[in-house]
Amino acid sequence: MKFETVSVIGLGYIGLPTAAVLASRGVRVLGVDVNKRVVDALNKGEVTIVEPDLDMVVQAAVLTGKLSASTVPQPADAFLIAVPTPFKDDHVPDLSYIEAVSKAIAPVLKRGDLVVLESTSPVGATEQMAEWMAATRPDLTFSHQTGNDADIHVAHCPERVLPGHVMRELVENDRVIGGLSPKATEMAAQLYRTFVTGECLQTDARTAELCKLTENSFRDVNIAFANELSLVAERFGIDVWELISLANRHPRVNILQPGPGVGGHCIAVDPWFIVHSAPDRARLIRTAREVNDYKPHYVIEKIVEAAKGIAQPRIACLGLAFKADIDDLRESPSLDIVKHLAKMKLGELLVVEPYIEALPRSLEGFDHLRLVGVEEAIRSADIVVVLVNHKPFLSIDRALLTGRHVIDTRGAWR
Ligand code: SAJ
Repeated sequence: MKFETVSVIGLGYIGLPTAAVLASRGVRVLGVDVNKRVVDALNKGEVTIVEPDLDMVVQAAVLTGKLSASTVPQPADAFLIAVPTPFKDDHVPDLSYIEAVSKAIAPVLKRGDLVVLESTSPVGATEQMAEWMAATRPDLTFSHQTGNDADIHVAHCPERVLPGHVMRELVENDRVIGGLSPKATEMAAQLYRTFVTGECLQTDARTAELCKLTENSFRDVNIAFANELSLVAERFGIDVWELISLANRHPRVNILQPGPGVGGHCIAVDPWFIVHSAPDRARLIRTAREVNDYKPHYVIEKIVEAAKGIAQPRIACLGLAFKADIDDLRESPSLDIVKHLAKMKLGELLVVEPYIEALPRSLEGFDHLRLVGVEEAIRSADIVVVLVNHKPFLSIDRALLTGRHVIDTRGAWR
Protein backbone atom coordinates (compact mmCIF):
# COMPACT_ATOMS: atom_id res chain seq x y z
CA MET A 1 0.00 0.00 0.00
CA LYS A 2 1.32 3.40 -0.90
CA PHE A 3 0.38 6.42 1.19
CA GLU A 4 0.21 9.31 -1.23
CA THR A 5 -1.77 11.67 0.96
CA VAL A 6 -1.63 11.73 4.74
CA SER A 7 -3.71 13.97 6.95
CA VAL A 8 -2.27 14.99 10.31
CA ILE A 9 -4.98 16.11 12.71
CA GLY A 10 -3.84 18.46 15.48
CA LEU A 11 -0.93 20.75 14.60
CA GLY A 12 0.65 21.10 18.02
CA TYR A 13 3.96 20.02 19.52
CA ILE A 14 3.70 16.56 17.94
CA GLY A 15 1.41 16.94 14.93
CA LEU A 16 3.19 19.87 13.32
CA PRO A 17 6.69 18.33 13.39
CA THR A 18 5.28 14.98 12.22
CA ALA A 19 3.44 16.64 9.33
CA ALA A 20 6.60 18.52 8.32
CA VAL A 21 8.86 15.46 8.46
CA LEU A 22 6.40 13.34 6.47
CA ALA A 23 6.13 16.09 3.85
CA SER A 24 9.91 16.34 3.68
CA ARG A 25 9.90 12.65 2.62
CA GLY A 26 7.76 13.51 -0.39
CA VAL A 27 4.36 12.54 1.04
CA ARG A 28 1.56 15.00 0.34
CA VAL A 29 0.45 16.14 3.80
CA LEU A 30 -2.65 18.02 4.80
CA GLY A 31 -2.52 19.35 8.35
CA VAL A 32 -5.83 19.94 10.08
CA ASP A 33 -6.42 22.04 13.16
CA VAL A 34 -9.46 23.71 14.69
CA ASN A 35 -7.36 26.81 15.39
CA LYS A 36 -7.50 29.07 12.32
CA ARG A 37 -4.46 31.04 13.47
CA VAL A 38 -2.33 27.88 13.41
CA VAL A 39 -3.68 26.90 9.99
CA ASP A 40 -3.10 30.35 8.47
CA ALA A 41 0.42 30.50 9.87
CA LEU A 42 1.29 27.08 8.48
CA ASN A 43 -0.01 27.95 5.03
CA LYS A 44 2.42 30.89 5.08
CA GLY A 45 5.25 28.55 6.07
CA GLU A 46 5.33 29.89 9.62
CA VAL A 47 5.38 27.89 12.84
CA THR A 48 3.48 28.64 16.02
CA ILE A 49 5.71 26.76 18.48
CA VAL A 50 9.39 26.92 19.41
CA GLU A 51 11.25 23.73 18.55
CA PRO A 52 14.81 23.72 17.18
CA ASP A 53 14.96 23.24 13.36
CA LEU A 54 11.19 22.91 12.98
CA ASP A 55 10.81 26.24 11.18
CA MET A 56 13.26 25.27 8.40
CA VAL A 57 11.59 21.95 7.70
CA VAL A 58 8.10 23.49 7.72
CA GLN A 59 9.11 26.33 5.46
CA ALA A 60 10.72 24.00 2.91
CA ALA A 61 7.73 21.62 2.96
CA VAL A 62 5.23 24.43 2.42
CA LEU A 63 7.36 25.96 -0.38
CA THR A 64 7.52 22.65 -2.27
CA GLY A 65 3.74 22.37 -2.00
CA LYS A 66 3.90 19.10 -0.06
CA LEU A 67 2.48 20.58 3.16
CA SER A 68 -0.65 22.65 3.58
CA ALA A 69 -3.27 23.11 6.26
CA SER A 70 -7.00 23.46 6.66
CA THR A 71 -9.55 23.68 9.44
CA VAL A 72 -11.68 21.08 7.67
CA PRO A 73 -10.70 17.41 7.23
CA GLN A 74 -10.38 16.16 3.66
CA PRO A 75 -10.00 12.68 2.17
CA ALA A 76 -6.55 11.07 2.59
CA ASP A 77 -5.01 7.58 2.57
CA ALA A 78 -4.04 7.82 6.21
CA PHE A 79 -4.97 9.98 9.19
CA LEU A 80 -2.58 10.59 12.08
CA ILE A 81 -4.30 11.98 15.13
CA ALA A 82 -2.21 14.04 17.55
CA VAL A 83 -4.64 15.93 19.76
CA PRO A 84 -4.39 16.58 23.50
CA THR A 85 -5.54 13.99 26.03
CA PRO A 86 -5.61 15.92 29.33
CA PHE A 87 -7.44 14.83 32.43
CA LYS A 88 -10.54 16.23 34.07
CA ASP A 89 -11.15 16.72 37.78
CA ASP A 90 -10.16 13.73 39.88
CA HIS A 91 -7.65 12.75 37.19
CA VAL A 92 -10.24 11.19 34.90
CA PRO A 93 -8.84 11.02 31.33
CA ASP A 94 -10.53 13.50 28.99
CA LEU A 95 -10.98 11.90 25.56
CA SER A 96 -13.24 14.65 24.23
CA TYR A 97 -10.65 15.85 21.68
CA ILE A 98 -10.30 12.33 20.29
CA GLU A 99 -14.07 12.00 20.18
CA ALA A 100 -14.43 15.29 18.30
CA VAL A 101 -11.75 14.30 15.77
CA SER A 102 -13.28 10.83 15.25
CA LYS A 103 -16.59 12.43 14.37
CA ALA A 104 -14.94 15.10 12.20
CA ILE A 105 -12.90 12.71 10.03
CA ALA A 106 -15.48 9.92 9.81
CA PRO A 107 -17.41 11.57 6.91
CA VAL A 108 -14.29 11.68 4.67
CA LEU A 109 -13.12 8.10 5.35
CA LYS A 110 -13.08 5.69 2.40
CA ARG A 111 -12.43 1.96 2.08
CA GLY A 112 -8.76 1.03 2.67
CA ASP A 113 -7.90 4.06 4.81
CA LEU A 114 -5.66 3.87 7.86
CA VAL A 115 -6.35 5.85 11.04
CA VAL A 116 -3.58 6.07 13.63
CA LEU A 117 -4.00 7.53 17.10
CA GLU A 118 -0.74 9.13 18.29
CA SER A 119 -2.11 10.92 21.35
CA THR A 120 -1.06 9.38 24.65
CA SER A 121 -4.15 7.51 25.78
CA PRO A 122 -5.53 5.23 28.47
CA VAL A 123 -5.83 1.54 27.68
CA GLY A 124 -8.82 1.00 25.40
CA ALA A 125 -8.87 4.49 23.85
CA THR A 126 -7.96 3.30 20.34
CA GLU A 127 -10.89 0.90 20.33
CA GLN A 128 -13.14 3.64 21.70
CA MET A 129 -11.99 5.91 18.86
CA ALA A 130 -12.84 3.20 16.32
CA GLU A 131 -16.28 2.85 17.90
CA TRP A 132 -16.91 6.60 17.60
CA MET A 133 -15.95 6.52 13.91
CA ALA A 134 -18.04 3.40 13.31
CA ALA A 135 -21.08 5.03 14.90
CA THR A 136 -20.83 7.88 12.40
CA ARG A 137 -20.12 5.58 9.43
CA PRO A 138 -22.30 2.45 9.70
CA ASP A 139 -21.69 1.90 5.96
CA LEU A 140 -18.01 1.02 6.66
CA THR A 141 -16.44 -1.71 8.77
CA PHE A 142 -13.58 -1.03 11.18
CA SER A 143 -10.70 -3.13 12.57
CA HIS A 144 -12.35 -3.74 15.93
CA GLN A 145 -15.35 -5.25 14.14
CA THR A 146 -13.97 -7.31 11.26
CA GLY A 147 -10.22 -7.47 11.91
CA ASN A 148 -8.03 -7.77 8.83
CA ASP A 149 -11.07 -7.62 6.52
CA ALA A 150 -12.14 -4.20 7.75
CA ASP A 151 -12.67 -1.25 5.41
CA ILE A 152 -10.91 1.11 7.83
CA HIS A 153 -7.75 0.01 9.61
CA VAL A 154 -7.15 1.49 13.04
CA ALA A 155 -3.93 1.53 15.08
CA HIS A 156 -2.15 3.26 17.94
CA CYS A 157 1.39 4.57 17.64
CA PRO A 158 2.20 6.74 20.64
CA GLU A 159 4.53 9.67 20.15
CA ARG A 160 7.68 9.45 22.28
CA VAL A 161 9.72 12.52 21.37
CA LEU A 162 11.41 14.77 23.89
CA PRO A 163 10.49 18.46 23.58
CA GLY A 164 13.61 20.32 22.46
CA HIS A 165 14.85 17.30 20.48
CA VAL A 166 11.72 16.56 18.49
CA MET A 167 13.12 16.80 14.96
CA ARG A 168 15.87 14.25 15.65
CA GLU A 169 13.89 11.93 17.91
CA LEU A 170 10.92 11.85 15.52
CA VAL A 171 13.15 10.18 12.96
CA GLU A 172 15.59 8.21 15.11
CA ASN A 173 13.47 6.84 17.97
CA ASP A 174 12.01 3.35 17.75
CA ARG A 175 8.23 3.34 17.43
CA VAL A 176 5.78 1.04 19.17
CA ILE A 177 2.90 0.29 16.81
CA GLY A 178 -0.22 -1.58 17.85
CA GLY A 179 -3.22 -2.10 15.60
CA LEU A 180 -6.71 -3.28 16.41
CA SER A 181 -5.88 -6.00 13.83
CA PRO A 182 -2.59 -7.41 12.51
CA LYS A 183 -3.26 -5.76 9.17
CA ALA A 184 -3.74 -2.34 10.80
CA THR A 185 -0.45 -2.84 12.67
CA GLU A 186 1.37 -3.75 9.47
CA MET A 187 -0.09 -0.84 7.51
CA ALA A 188 0.83 1.64 10.24
CA ALA A 189 4.37 0.22 10.41
CA GLN A 190 4.65 0.71 6.66
CA LEU A 191 3.60 4.34 6.99
CA TYR A 192 6.05 5.09 9.81
CA ARG A 193 8.89 3.42 7.92
CA THR A 194 8.63 6.26 5.37
CA PHE A 195 10.29 8.61 7.87
CA VAL A 196 11.49 6.62 10.89
CA THR A 197 15.03 5.24 10.87
CA GLY A 198 14.54 3.58 14.28
CA GLU A 199 12.77 0.24 14.49
CA CYS A 200 9.00 -0.02 14.09
CA LEU A 201 8.09 -2.54 16.80
CA GLN A 202 4.79 -4.27 16.27
CA THR A 203 2.26 -5.22 18.97
CA ASP A 204 -1.45 -4.76 19.66
CA ALA A 205 -3.20 -1.48 20.44
CA ARG A 206 -3.70 -2.04 24.18
CA THR A 207 -0.06 -2.98 24.74
CA ALA A 208 1.05 0.08 22.77
CA GLU A 209 -1.24 2.27 24.88
CA LEU A 210 0.08 0.90 28.18
CA CYS A 211 3.65 0.96 26.87
CA LYS A 212 3.57 4.73 26.43
CA LEU A 213 2.02 5.24 29.87
CA THR A 214 4.64 2.90 31.31
CA GLU A 215 7.53 4.91 29.84
CA ASN A 216 6.33 8.17 31.34
CA SER A 217 5.41 6.56 34.66
CA PHE A 218 8.87 5.02 34.84
CA ARG A 219 10.35 8.49 34.51
CA ASP A 220 7.90 10.01 36.98
CA VAL A 221 8.65 7.34 39.60
CA ASN A 222 12.38 7.86 39.16
CA ILE A 223 12.11 11.65 39.41
CA ALA A 224 9.96 11.18 42.52
CA PHE A 225 12.78 9.11 44.01
CA ALA A 226 15.20 11.98 43.33
CA ASN A 227 12.74 14.55 44.74
CA GLU A 228 12.21 12.47 47.86
CA LEU A 229 15.98 12.15 48.27
CA SER A 230 16.29 15.94 48.03
CA LEU A 231 13.98 16.29 51.05
CA VAL A 232 15.80 13.60 53.01
CA ALA A 233 19.26 14.99 52.18
CA GLU A 234 18.24 18.49 53.20
CA ARG A 235 17.16 17.19 56.59
CA PHE A 236 20.79 16.09 57.12
CA GLY A 237 22.37 19.17 55.53
CA ILE A 238 23.66 17.01 52.67
CA ASP A 239 24.01 18.29 49.10
CA VAL A 240 21.61 16.06 47.16
CA TRP A 241 23.38 16.63 43.84
CA GLU A 242 26.67 15.46 45.21
CA LEU A 243 24.89 12.52 46.84
CA ILE A 244 23.26 11.50 43.55
CA SER A 245 26.39 11.90 41.48
CA LEU A 246 28.28 9.70 43.94
CA ALA A 247 25.54 7.06 44.06
CA ASN A 248 25.41 7.09 40.27
CA ARG A 249 29.05 5.95 40.17
CA HIS A 250 27.72 2.54 41.17
CA PRO A 251 27.50 0.54 37.94
CA ARG A 252 23.83 -0.32 38.43
CA VAL A 253 22.49 2.94 39.88
CA ASN A 254 21.20 5.77 37.71
CA ILE A 255 19.17 8.31 39.70
CA LEU A 256 17.52 11.26 37.93
CA GLN A 257 17.65 14.86 39.13
CA PRO A 258 15.47 16.58 41.74
CA GLY A 259 13.76 19.83 40.84
CA PRO A 260 10.87 22.12 41.84
CA GLY A 261 8.33 19.50 40.70
CA VAL A 262 7.42 17.68 37.53
CA GLY A 263 5.77 19.57 34.72
CA GLY A 264 4.85 19.30 31.08
CA HIS A 265 1.75 17.82 29.58
CA CYS A 266 3.03 14.23 29.69
CA ILE A 267 4.91 13.01 32.74
CA ALA A 268 2.69 14.85 35.21
CA VAL A 269 -0.44 13.57 33.44
CA ASP A 270 0.06 10.12 31.94
CA PRO A 271 0.69 8.16 35.16
CA TRP A 272 -2.79 9.19 36.30
CA PHE A 273 -4.22 7.28 33.31
CA ILE A 274 -2.80 4.09 34.83
CA VAL A 275 -3.87 5.02 38.36
CA HIS A 276 -7.38 5.85 37.19
CA SER A 277 -7.85 2.55 35.38
CA ALA A 278 -6.24 0.33 38.06
CA PRO A 279 -6.42 2.32 41.33
CA ASP A 280 -6.04 -0.70 43.59
CA ARG A 281 -2.94 -1.92 41.80
CA ALA A 282 -0.99 1.23 40.85
CA ARG A 283 0.05 2.27 44.36
CA LEU A 284 3.67 3.16 43.65
CA ILE A 285 2.72 5.15 40.55
CA ARG A 286 0.16 7.16 42.54
CA THR A 287 2.60 7.86 45.36
CA ALA A 288 5.23 9.06 42.90
CA ARG A 289 2.71 11.54 41.51
CA GLU A 290 1.95 12.75 45.02
CA VAL A 291 5.65 13.13 45.89
CA ASN A 292 6.30 15.13 42.72
CA ASP A 293 3.18 17.27 43.16
CA TYR A 294 4.24 18.13 46.70
CA LYS A 295 7.60 19.56 45.60
CA PRO A 296 6.33 23.01 44.43
CA HIS A 297 4.66 23.50 47.83
CA TYR A 298 7.91 22.65 49.53
CA VAL A 299 9.77 25.23 47.40
CA ILE A 300 7.18 27.87 48.28
CA GLU A 301 7.61 27.08 51.99
CA LYS A 302 11.37 27.56 51.62
CA ILE A 303 10.90 30.93 49.92
CA VAL A 304 8.44 32.08 52.60
CA GLU A 305 10.92 31.01 55.27
CA ALA A 306 13.75 32.91 53.57
CA ALA A 307 11.59 36.02 53.27
CA LYS A 308 10.80 36.11 56.99
CA GLY A 309 12.36 39.14 58.61
CA ILE A 310 12.95 41.01 55.34
CA ALA A 311 10.63 43.98 54.98
CA GLN A 312 9.35 44.09 51.36
CA PRO A 313 11.62 41.32 50.08
CA ARG A 314 12.58 41.33 46.42
CA ILE A 315 12.53 37.82 45.01
CA ALA A 316 14.14 36.90 41.68
CA CYS A 317 12.45 33.85 40.14
CA LEU A 318 14.60 32.40 37.38
CA GLY A 319 12.60 30.41 34.83
CA LEU A 320 8.93 29.76 34.14
CA ALA A 321 9.15 26.94 31.56
CA PHE A 322 8.50 23.37 32.66
CA LYS A 323 12.10 22.44 31.90
CA ALA A 324 15.34 23.83 30.56
CA ASP A 325 15.74 25.59 27.23
CA ILE A 326 12.22 25.41 25.92
CA ASP A 327 9.44 28.02 25.84
CA ASP A 328 6.70 25.63 26.97
CA LEU A 329 4.93 26.81 30.14
CA ARG A 330 2.26 24.12 30.15
CA GLU A 331 1.79 22.39 33.52
CA SER A 332 4.93 24.12 34.71
CA PRO A 333 5.68 23.83 38.44
CA SER A 334 7.84 26.96 38.13
CA LEU A 335 4.93 28.96 36.78
CA ASP A 336 2.71 27.59 39.55
CA ILE A 337 5.23 28.62 42.19
CA VAL A 338 5.48 32.17 40.79
CA LYS A 339 1.67 32.43 40.50
CA HIS A 340 1.33 31.33 44.10
CA LEU A 341 3.95 33.82 45.32
CA ALA A 342 2.25 36.60 43.33
CA LYS A 343 -1.09 35.85 44.98
CA MET A 344 0.53 35.74 48.42
CA LYS A 345 1.94 39.26 47.84
CA LEU A 346 5.08 38.17 49.65
CA GLY A 347 7.15 40.97 48.15
CA GLU A 348 8.31 42.22 44.76
CA LEU A 349 8.73 39.46 42.18
CA LEU A 350 11.36 39.81 39.46
CA VAL A 351 10.55 37.09 36.96
CA VAL A 352 13.09 35.96 34.39
CA GLU A 353 12.23 33.77 31.40
CA PRO A 354 14.60 34.25 28.47
CA TYR A 355 12.46 32.15 26.10
CA ILE A 356 9.30 34.29 26.22
CA GLU A 357 8.69 37.91 25.25
CA ALA A 358 5.71 38.72 27.46
CA LEU A 359 4.33 37.40 30.70
CA PRO A 360 1.72 34.66 30.37
CA ARG A 361 -1.83 35.80 31.00
CA SER A 362 -1.94 34.06 34.38
CA LEU A 363 0.79 36.42 35.64
CA GLU A 364 -0.67 39.61 34.20
CA GLY A 365 -2.21 42.25 36.45
CA PHE A 366 0.04 41.84 39.49
CA ASP A 367 1.61 45.25 40.11
CA HIS A 368 4.38 43.78 42.25
CA LEU A 369 5.57 41.43 39.49
CA ARG A 370 7.79 42.24 36.46
CA LEU A 371 9.47 40.30 33.65
CA VAL A 372 13.12 41.37 33.61
CA GLY A 373 16.55 40.21 32.44
CA VAL A 374 18.56 37.80 34.56
CA GLU A 375 21.26 40.25 35.68
CA GLU A 376 18.80 42.96 36.60
CA ALA A 377 16.75 40.45 38.59
CA ILE A 378 19.70 39.12 40.57
CA ARG A 379 21.20 42.58 41.20
CA SER A 380 17.91 43.84 42.68
CA ALA A 381 17.01 40.71 44.66
CA ASP A 382 17.27 39.72 48.30
CA ILE A 383 16.30 36.16 47.45
CA VAL A 384 17.25 34.39 44.20
CA VAL A 385 15.30 31.25 43.28
CA VAL A 386 16.45 29.06 40.40
CA LEU A 387 13.37 27.28 39.10
CA VAL A 388 14.65 26.18 35.68
CA ASN A 389 18.24 25.40 34.66
CA HIS A 390 18.10 27.32 31.36
CA LYS A 391 21.54 27.65 29.73
CA PRO A 392 21.68 31.47 30.06
CA PHE A 393 21.41 31.07 33.85
CA LEU A 394 24.28 28.62 34.18
CA SER A 395 26.95 31.07 33.07
CA ILE A 396 26.06 34.08 35.22
CA ASP A 397 28.81 35.76 37.19
CA ARG A 398 28.68 34.05 40.62
CA ALA A 399 29.95 37.24 42.28
CA LEU A 400 26.46 38.67 41.65
CA LEU A 401 25.09 36.20 44.20
CA THR A 402 27.17 37.45 47.10
CA GLY A 403 25.00 38.50 50.04
CA ARG A 404 21.80 37.11 48.54
CA HIS A 405 19.79 34.18 49.79
CA VAL A 406 19.95 31.57 46.99
CA ILE A 407 17.41 28.77 46.63
CA ASP A 408 18.64 26.64 43.76
CA THR A 409 15.97 24.01 43.12
CA ARG A 410 17.86 22.56 40.15
CA GLY A 411 21.40 22.44 41.44
CA ALA A 412 22.30 24.78 38.58
CA TRP A 413 25.00 26.68 40.48
CA ARG A 414 26.53 24.04 42.67
N1 SAJ B 1 12.56 16.44 35.42
C1 SAJ B 1 13.17 16.46 36.67
N2 SAJ B 1 14.28 15.69 36.86
C2 SAJ B 1 14.82 14.94 35.86
C3 SAJ B 1 14.20 14.92 34.59
C4 SAJ B 1 13.07 15.68 34.41
O1 SAJ B 1 12.71 17.13 37.59
O2 SAJ B 1 15.84 14.29 36.10
C5 SAJ B 1 11.34 17.24 35.20
C6 SAJ B 1 11.50 18.31 34.14
O3 SAJ B 1 12.06 19.48 34.67
C7 SAJ B 1 10.07 18.49 33.70
C8 SAJ B 1 9.47 17.10 33.84
O4 SAJ B 1 10.35 16.39 34.69
O5 SAJ B 1 9.38 19.37 34.56
C9 SAJ B 1 9.33 16.35 32.54
O6 SAJ B 1 10.47 16.54 31.71
P1 SAJ B 1 11.12 15.36 30.88
O7 SAJ B 1 12.30 15.88 30.18
O8 SAJ B 1 11.35 14.18 31.76
O9 SAJ B 1 9.99 14.89 29.91
P2 SAJ B 1 9.02 15.59 28.83
O10 SAJ B 1 7.69 15.79 29.50
O11 SAJ B 1 9.64 16.76 28.18
O12 SAJ B 1 8.92 14.41 27.75
C10 SAJ B 1 8.53 13.12 28.17
C11 SAJ B 1 9.49 12.09 27.55
N3 SAJ B 1 9.27 10.78 28.14
C12 SAJ B 1 10.30 10.07 28.67
O13 SAJ B 1 11.43 10.50 28.72
C13 SAJ B 1 9.97 8.72 29.20
C14 SAJ B 1 9.27 12.03 26.05
O14 SAJ B 1 10.04 11.00 25.47
C15 SAJ B 1 7.78 11.79 25.75
O15 SAJ B 1 7.54 11.77 24.34
C16 SAJ B 1 7.01 12.97 26.33
O16 SAJ B 1 7.18 12.93 27.74
C17 SAJ B 1 5.55 12.80 25.95
O17 SAJ B 1 5.10 13.53 25.04
O18 SAJ B 1 4.88 11.91 26.49
